[in-house]
Amino acid sequence: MNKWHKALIASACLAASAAQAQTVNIICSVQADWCDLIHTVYTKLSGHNVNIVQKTSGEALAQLNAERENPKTDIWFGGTGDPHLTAAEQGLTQEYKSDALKDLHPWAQKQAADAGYRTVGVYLGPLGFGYNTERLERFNIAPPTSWSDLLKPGLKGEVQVANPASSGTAYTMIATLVQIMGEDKAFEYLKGLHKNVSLYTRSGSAPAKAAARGETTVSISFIHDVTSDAVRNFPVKSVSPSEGTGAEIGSMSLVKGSPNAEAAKKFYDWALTPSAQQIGLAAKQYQLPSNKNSKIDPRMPDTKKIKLINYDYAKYGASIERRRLIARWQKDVNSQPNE
Ligand code: S7P
Repeated sequence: MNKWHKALIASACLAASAAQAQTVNIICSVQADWCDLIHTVYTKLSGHNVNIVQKTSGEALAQLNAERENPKTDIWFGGTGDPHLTAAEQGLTQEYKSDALKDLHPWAQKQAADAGYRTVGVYLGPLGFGYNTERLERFNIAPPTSWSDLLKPGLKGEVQVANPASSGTAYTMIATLVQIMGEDKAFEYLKGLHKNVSLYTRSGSAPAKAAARGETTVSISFIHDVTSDAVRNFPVKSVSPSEGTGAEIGSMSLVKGSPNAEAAKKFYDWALTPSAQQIGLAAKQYQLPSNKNSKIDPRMPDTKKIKLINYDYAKYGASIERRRLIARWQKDVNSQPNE
């Protein structure tokens, strides 16, 4: 535990004294270190019983659907924004306008407005690649700088990306490519990429970790997930593709029928404050926080230096579109041999 963790926890302890023991059940779709620190800090701060379980974005959405008739979850924190929009459309989450809404960046407020205030943006993170510098050197391959570079024969079996059925990161990739290339060309591209992919992982951050640890050469991942390993001195670097790329609006939603709605709303309000948002950074997570007053770290992605597309969150978060694109990927890409 570093000095920062200790300071956060110490200040949290002071505020906890007079609190009542309420419960809040959270599905957490960011990295385990961040979920754990939220658990520690918020338990001390609120005095509530905070139950946190970590799930990928796709798994979280599936759990909320399974609990539809008898919700056990109060808050879904983090994870890519598209499935949060899907959850809102499917009536799995409820409208809530936090007082903190006015303090958020326009992209976070738009995410809320697009969902009829059934979700809200908590962070932003651009998609890109990670590459293992030692493996590239060993294979004498130049660092990839574009989507088209990932199709090069030299990278056969050397690329990892997640499976879009479970991973919000991988769905962001498909939606991004469709918006850059048009749908048919994007699927031609994905078929070509399939030849170089060694593994479709369950979780979106797993490929970045594999690249950092030398288990693959290239990952398609959020740039901040690569940075998390780079700051731990793994031989990995990130790049944002020259043709352009999409970004996730990591989101948070209040579950419809939340069994502990009062405690859930308190957590929701807190999670949008600058002090709560610095917990991500304390856990070595480098997404851009949604509160305009939150601390920005130089290791966070600089969106001015990235060719970001104008991602249509409302369209690609719609459940029919999401289901259709994932089904097409299963049929046209994943079920094909990759020889
Ligand atoms: O690691 C953090 C992060 O990349 O994970 C979240 C999200 O759940 C992606 O994971 P999956 O692809 O496994 O669903 C992102 O929102 C977040 O930035």
